[in-house]
Amino acid sequence: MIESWRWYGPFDKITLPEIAQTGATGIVTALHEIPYGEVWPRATIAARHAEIRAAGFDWVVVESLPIHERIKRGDGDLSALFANYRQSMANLAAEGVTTICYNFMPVLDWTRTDLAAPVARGGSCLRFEASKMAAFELYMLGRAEAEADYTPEALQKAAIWHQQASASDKATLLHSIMSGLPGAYDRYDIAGLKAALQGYDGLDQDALRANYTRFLQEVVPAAEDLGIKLCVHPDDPPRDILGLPRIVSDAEDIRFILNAVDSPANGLTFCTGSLGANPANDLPAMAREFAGRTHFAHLRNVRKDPDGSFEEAAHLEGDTDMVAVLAAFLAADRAIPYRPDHGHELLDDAARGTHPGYPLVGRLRGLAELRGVIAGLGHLARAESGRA
Ligand code: DNO
Repeated sequence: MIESWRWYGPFDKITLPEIAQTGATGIVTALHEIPYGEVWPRATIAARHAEIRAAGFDWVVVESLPIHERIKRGDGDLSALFANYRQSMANLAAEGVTTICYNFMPVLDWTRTDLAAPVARGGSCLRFEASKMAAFELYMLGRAEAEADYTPEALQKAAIWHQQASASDKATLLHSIMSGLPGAYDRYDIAGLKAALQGYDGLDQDALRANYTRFLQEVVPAAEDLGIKLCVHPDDPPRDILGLPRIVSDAEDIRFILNAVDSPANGLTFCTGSLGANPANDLPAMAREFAGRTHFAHLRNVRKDPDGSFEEAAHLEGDTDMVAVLAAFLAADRAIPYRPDHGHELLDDAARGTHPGYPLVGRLRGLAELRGVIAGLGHLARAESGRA
């Protein structure tokens, strides 16, 4: 396993020399300034890579090389978009960057309703409150069909929340829901979000899967030739949302994807936080099944409530047995880059104004805990093989 850290580039409030002090050796980043669908120029990649190397790191993973919404919607002639994606991969490979993370979530990336939910012993975490999401869908977006997606308890709480919410509460909720969109990309207002959702009208899971399969058929052979490892990030949360279909949420979805184009170049970003929010997912079993095709790991934990709400727990707390997941990856004995995915805002984190979920101290704590588990498991494995 390779210790890595997500850095948002020159505008990140956490600098490379600071990241060096965490002990991580790999940087995970992207050219966030380039609009979706455009080619990443080789010279720009080279310059960013040089900056990363000069600070003593390796650029171990691109997160993300985003997929244009038109590809997800299967909209019109996509040949130029596919060609651009292949060209970006070729330019990255030419500059020695060969692991590429992406997602296939329509419209939104990760979705939370609270960016600073209080944690028992101090600090704050990201939270998804089902009733607030229901209130957003039903009353702010006017999507009556959303009623079918929530428990009666969540619907009741949603109605009360909406009655009591001020204009500023509603603006904060919209802002929180939009915050998962990475980097400087456009956030939607209500009208913009409605328009973006309309683009997916009538597109069900099967159609989205077909569009995804077509993307894989277009890019995986080129990735194979270039020595690129693609790794899809799971849906977060792993369930349909805003009436949008989701197709990377559980073991069956992942099997479908890996078989759609059965190549080592077509792999997975194993995100314990995203997958862990689906109560049906057995994370250690999935880690054992998919370790061979996992090219990147995001490690964090969640604590789930019966109504579909969840919040981000400390890395070794929460519902996921992180030690068992790590044991599965270590048994596979592959150099998988991993990063402490998200972290609580702790101590003076809040004052920095970093990206939601990406504070310095909280992630440093997560990385240190994960590093400790990995060291302990390594010691046990060596002791056992010595005995054998
Ligand atoms: C959240 C991240 C995701 C991830 C993308 C990959 O913090 O895990 O935003 O970067 O979904 O494309």
